[in-house]
Amino acid sequence: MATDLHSRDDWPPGRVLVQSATYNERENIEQLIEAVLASSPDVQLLIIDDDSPDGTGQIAREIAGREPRLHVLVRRGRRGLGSAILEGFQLARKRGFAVGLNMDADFSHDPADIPRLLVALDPPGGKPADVAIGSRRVAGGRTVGWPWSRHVASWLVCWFTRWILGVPVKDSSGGFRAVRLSVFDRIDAANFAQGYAFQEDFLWRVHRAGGKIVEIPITFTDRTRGSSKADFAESKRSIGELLHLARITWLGK
Ligand SMILES: Nc1nc2c(ncn2[C@@H]2O[C@H](COP(=O)(O)OP(=O)(O)OP(=O)(O)O)[C@@H](O)[C@H]2O)c(=O)[nH]1
Ligand SMILES: [Mg+2]
Repeated sequence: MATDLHSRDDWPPGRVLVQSATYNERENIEQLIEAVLASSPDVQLLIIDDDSPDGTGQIAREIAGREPRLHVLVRRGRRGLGSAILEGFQLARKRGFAVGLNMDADFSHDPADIPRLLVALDPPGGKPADVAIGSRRVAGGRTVGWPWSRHVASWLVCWFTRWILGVPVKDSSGGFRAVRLSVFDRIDAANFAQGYAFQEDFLWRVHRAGGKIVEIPITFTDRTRGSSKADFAESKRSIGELLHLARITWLGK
């Protein structure tokens, strides 16, 4: 079996690693890289691509050849969004970063919001947090461009996470988050949800470990380029993974 491809070994030292999992994001990848690196001279970016058939990983690797702040991991075969995000955080820790900041690659998450998320994680004069969420469900946050069916599905997942899984967070399903990587020392990192339910699973573990989670408002804009990967199979997998967490929450197994 072909092995995973890493773009380079000589990473500059850094504190914040932005990461984005990609699968067939050819229409977005170049602009995403440009916008993330422009958001702050201090951040580096990791793309975790699951060997996208449309060549997303290859485009990113070409740019990485001339951009020292960009790193690319091309994994062999589609292994799921949750697994990609977890691998990104693990790589960030291994490389000595203190903060991992995850975002989608389709511009639903605005790279210009990255500095605000970092401030929310380490507020000047305030108590540091373990996770800062870019939230659509706190005052000032909103979602633009979704059909009503997406609003309903998202509301149900957030309601379930809050009231059945007991995680006191309003927007638990979004993927725009800054994470203090030392929190991984305090949570059980085995058997994470491999698909989209990683988002809720991660917060569930952080909360159970006593971690501090904050939410700041963002505007989430539905993707305008490329196509959704959140299909029926992914939704079904997520429901199974959420029910599994509910069973542990209530029955302990
Ligand atoms: N590496 C990797 N990335 C994935 C996988 N599935 C989805 N992604 C990426 O995860 C992010 C979120 O996926 P989206 O398709 O945007 O999901 P969504 O935001 O719920 O759906 P949309 O409304 O269509 O945007 C995007 O950057 C995808 O390219 C996967 O299996 N592996
Ligand atoms: Mg999206």
